[in-house]
Amino acid sequence: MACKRGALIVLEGVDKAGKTTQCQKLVQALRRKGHPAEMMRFPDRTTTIGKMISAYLENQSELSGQTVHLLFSANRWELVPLIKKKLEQGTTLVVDRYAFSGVAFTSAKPGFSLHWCKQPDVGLPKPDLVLFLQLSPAEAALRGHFGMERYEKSSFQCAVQQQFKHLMEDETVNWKVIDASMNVEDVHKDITEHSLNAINIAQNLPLGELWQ
Ligand code: 2DT
Repeated sequence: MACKRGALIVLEGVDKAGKTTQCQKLVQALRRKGHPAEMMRFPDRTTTIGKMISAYLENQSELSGQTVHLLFSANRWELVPLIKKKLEQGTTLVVDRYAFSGVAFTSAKPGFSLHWCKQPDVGLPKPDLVLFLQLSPAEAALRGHFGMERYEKSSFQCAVQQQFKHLMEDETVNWKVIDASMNVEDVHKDITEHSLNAINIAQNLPLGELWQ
């Protein structure tokens, strides 16, 4: 008999919300409970496309908004065979950012509609759960200075937060909002509870396709 599939769990949120820390802690907790789990992150800067994205984010290259948007999406599509293989093998994937960051960041730029931004990612493997780590721009600022990368400015982050709000109105996606202003362990507890629930449900369902 084929083994039960793993769940696709995505963590999203603005900078400083603690996504990466929480992804790592979640993978460890799931493994301890006997669920095979691995972490992925987007952009994956190790591929050829990922290196072009990385140069852009580090301000070492200039690309039009359209070009970099499509590169971010291509960076997800190039990993789809691996994502599907892992899920089919029963491994749960904990993903640090996905298409929602793709849409929120590009549509926060002038002249980009949500509709246009979503199109390249239509049909990607649909996450079984999207955890949005909610942190106000004021609280994010208290957690220290932003880094030097292209999008790390508080005015742009506010615009991104607004776009995430619009994306969360879409009820075809299983969003769970997590209060990221709590301490690391309480946030972790919430995230783990939602994830275990999603793993249970996903194992009996086929993998969906995003935004279609
Ligand atoms: P990290 O700091 O998490 O490496 O993210 N971004 C990310 C986009 O603009 N589009 C996307 O599709 C994705 C996945 C968010 C680097 C920056 O890249 C942005 C922050």
